[in-house]
Amino acid sequence: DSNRIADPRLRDRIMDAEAAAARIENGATIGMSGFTGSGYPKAVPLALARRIEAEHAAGRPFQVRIWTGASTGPELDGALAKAGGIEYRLPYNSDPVAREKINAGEMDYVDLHLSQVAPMARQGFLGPLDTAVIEVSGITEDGALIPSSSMGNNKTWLEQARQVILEVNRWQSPALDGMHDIYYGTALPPHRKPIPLVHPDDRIGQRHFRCDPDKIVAVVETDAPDRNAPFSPPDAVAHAIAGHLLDFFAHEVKQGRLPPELLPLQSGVGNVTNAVMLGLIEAPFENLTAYTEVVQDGMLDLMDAGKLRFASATALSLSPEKAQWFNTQADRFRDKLILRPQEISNHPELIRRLGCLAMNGLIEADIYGSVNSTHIMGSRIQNGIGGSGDFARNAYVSIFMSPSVAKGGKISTIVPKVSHTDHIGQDVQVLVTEQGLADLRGLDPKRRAQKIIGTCAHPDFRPALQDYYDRARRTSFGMHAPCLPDEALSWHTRYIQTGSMRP
Ligand code: 0RQ
Repeated sequence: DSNRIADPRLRDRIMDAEAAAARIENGATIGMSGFTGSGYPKAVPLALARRIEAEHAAGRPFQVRIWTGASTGPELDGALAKAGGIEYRLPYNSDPVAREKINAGEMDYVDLHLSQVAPMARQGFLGPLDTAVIEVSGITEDGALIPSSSMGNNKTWLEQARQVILEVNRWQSPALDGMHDIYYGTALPPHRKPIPLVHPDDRIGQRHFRCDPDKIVAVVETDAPDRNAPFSPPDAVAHAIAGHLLDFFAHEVKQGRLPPELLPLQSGVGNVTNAVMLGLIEAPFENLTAYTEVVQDGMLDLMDAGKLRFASATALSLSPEKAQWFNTQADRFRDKLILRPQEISNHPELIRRLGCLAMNGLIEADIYGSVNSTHIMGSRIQNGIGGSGDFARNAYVSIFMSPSVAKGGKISTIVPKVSHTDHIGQDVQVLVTEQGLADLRGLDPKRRAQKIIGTCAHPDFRPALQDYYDRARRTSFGMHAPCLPDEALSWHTRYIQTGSMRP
């Protein structure tokens, strides 16, 4: 199906993945496509991993530096990490093999706000980019690149890289062509101008990437599916969280603080946020929109149910079954879906202007409403901050949600003090667990603490939290946000020592 490569100039650069990977040198910095498990290159990274293993077997060093959009798939992060081939990685990872390497101290990882990656690269803050390896769904006759199922930082990698390797994946639906909107107007200071997007469905850019054909050194044909993780069906805890949140939205509409069609939804990754989308199918809201980072299964279901009018994102993040299904139905979604570069999908200016309702997951929150999204027991990275900071800081209402306990009840996700801070109290306005929803807007620290303990904490941990807080109120150094520094992280210490936070 080589009509996916319509530009005759590029036909003679078609080669296999091994030949393409041979163009990458030890120590190279590579900008890869990929955002969640979609749109990442599926052949060249595997070939590179084999090459690295061979080099290592021959006693020669070989490692590369990898920049992406966000997480990718096992053929990229998994294979390269397993080969011991990644020296440095940014800006987000959820691959379990790479996670182990990072947490063992064998791989450097820089966890960045996803909206900031492309501008930082253009500003020269991250150093030079040697090679871009980008999956596309096709190449037009005049050399324009038809994007695939995620946009991520591809525009910037194509611009910044010295040489470009393309993977043309014919598994991707041809109907994707036209769903993308690539804005080429982002200048650097002092030349920045307002980004002319005022509704989630505005089109402000062009359908295809441009790329200097002289930089394209290899074109590799592939036919392999995106590999996102499957979702588990919502359990009772996820249903309860979704229920509290939907009651809150209904209340806000009644109070006149939200319009009946709500405001553009941002929904984070994971099973709980997916459950909220499914919950919205039954809820009394119509003509919803989403201005978000990823479109998960639940959002497509919400569209199919006629509830969600439109979604803007940077990537599809569908379960394998849903992705196959989407590929046969993509035409139906052409006027309902736009994929944009992550610099635009997550842009603080646009999130603030649109007034997004941000809904993200958390690792733990403390009684004052600071949130840890990334580091278990303060030191073990789970994934990364992703887009949560872009959205939480700039949302109309910033909501964080989680089950109230983790690891079978051994861990309370509500703690005296977070062991790592990603989101400060000011960026956390609503906190939801299956126990209840705490509306923290306008509350001072002491009222926030009482509300979070009484509403969100699990009953098994509530008395201990109350006891800590009561003692802090008697003996704290200051009485604005009472704290016992010696004891504040003792729950984490206990977990590390005994395997449980329970006394
Ligand atoms: O680990 O599977 O090994 O048991 O963390 O937790 O409960 O499955 O929750 O999938 O919603 O993920 C914050 C990680 C939540 C996610 C986080 C353990 C738990 C499990 C996952 P196991 P759950 P979720 C825009 C938004 C940052 C990026 C973001 C995340 C695993 O939401 O990565 O928001 N957010 N992006 O057992 C120890 C605790 C724990 C804990 C959970 N307190 N202590 N382990 N776990 N809480 C989208 C993008 O940026 C792409």
